[in-house]
Amino acid sequence: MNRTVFIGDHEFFPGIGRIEYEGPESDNPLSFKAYDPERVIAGKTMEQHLRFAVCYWHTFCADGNDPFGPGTRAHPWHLGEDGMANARAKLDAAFEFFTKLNVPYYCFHDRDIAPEGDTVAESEANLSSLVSLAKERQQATGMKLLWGTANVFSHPRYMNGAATNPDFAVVAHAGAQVKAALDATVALGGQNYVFWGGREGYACLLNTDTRMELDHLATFLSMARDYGRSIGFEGTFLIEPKPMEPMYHQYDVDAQTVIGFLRHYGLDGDFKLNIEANHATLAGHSSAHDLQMAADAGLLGSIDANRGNAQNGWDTDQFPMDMYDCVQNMLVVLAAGGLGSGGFNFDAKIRRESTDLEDLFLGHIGGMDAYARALIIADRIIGDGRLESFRASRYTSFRQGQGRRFAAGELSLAELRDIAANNPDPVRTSGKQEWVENLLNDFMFS
Ligand code: XUL
Ligand code: CO
Repeated sequence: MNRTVFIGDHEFFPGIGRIEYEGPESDNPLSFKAYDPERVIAGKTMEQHLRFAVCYWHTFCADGNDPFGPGTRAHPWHLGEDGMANARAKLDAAFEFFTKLNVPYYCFHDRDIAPEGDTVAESEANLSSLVSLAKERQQATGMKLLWGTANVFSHPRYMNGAATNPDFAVVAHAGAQVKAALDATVALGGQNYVFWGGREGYACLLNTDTRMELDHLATFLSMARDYGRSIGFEGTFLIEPKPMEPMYHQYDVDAQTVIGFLRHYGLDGDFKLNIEANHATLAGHSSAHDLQMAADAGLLGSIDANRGNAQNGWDTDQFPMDMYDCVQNMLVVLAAGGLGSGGFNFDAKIRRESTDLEDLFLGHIGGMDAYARALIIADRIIGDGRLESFRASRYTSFRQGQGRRFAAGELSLAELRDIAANNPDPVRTSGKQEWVENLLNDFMFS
């Protein structure tokens, strides 16, 4: 790959060069131990399988602030009070970071890359000015946009929702923002466009018409789809489920809820799902569960790779490093045939206590190595074949005789009754959970 290492006239991450694969024996923390972009696994390079992306918001906008205190990290790209000058410096820092990390993709919200103006037109002009610059940087570095999105949850006007707001004037504002964010995504060759319904939900059922709000959400998404297609967007629209935070009840609770919604409103031809690991756990699932539900529906689009904290229920957006989760997620992704135009976007932030600029690299390196290792392990498990053949063997009774007729929808409930009555009691067949779990461990540590 032919990329320059830093952009513009200022180096924001001095002392850090390009992160290279040095292998498991290396003791250099600023190197990949497992992620070797060119290494071929099951017919594709690691880079092609994993399609890693850096998210703009946690990496270049967040400064460690939390509800109890201000930020703990100074951003060298924060130059002063001029919002547009800061945005341009931040863009240079971002492209320097992407290039040094050797990651092929990035993702952003409109407001991450350009400040909101005093009017709709000023906000559009700010965004389009930064998009032109980003386009130049993409051409200079070879970086690509995995997805764009609009932040229609931070501004106070969205406190009661964006597309589901009870006030049409707010819905119109959300429309203006999504239109401009779609323009930006198309201008930058974005491969997907994401909707995360941060405030699309409610705080109190007593003052909310949920049926109307859900209809409005579907209408809004259809309008966005139509506009996107009309300006030449050929990528995938993605919905990112999350059950709560910031709302008490968010409409896009989990994968199955969103699948039902998309099918109900006839949107499943254009929309797929962006599954975030920590959102799935917030909904009381494992991340592999939500990925599997999306894959089963043919709607697995992309992944926001992170993890929560097992000791609490919050969306802590930590970098993925729990290898059991990563391997189980990779098993689903590989069995589904990959993510298509999606990728693994690190919607993850370093901890408030992590105050070195270098920590931004270390978090991503750890996440990339975790999923590279997971890819190697999952591929070996699939190649071994015992797990899959055991799973398939549990369903053999549906491939023959009356079971096969049942699966084909050819039996009535009364016939089921007669089959039960006329046959001996079923033998109990072990599900062998202990054995399949042991098998996973054998591959993790062999
Ligand atoms: C919030 C979240 C968002 C989306 C994009 O929990 O995950 O950053 O990924 O809006
Ligand atoms: Co996310």
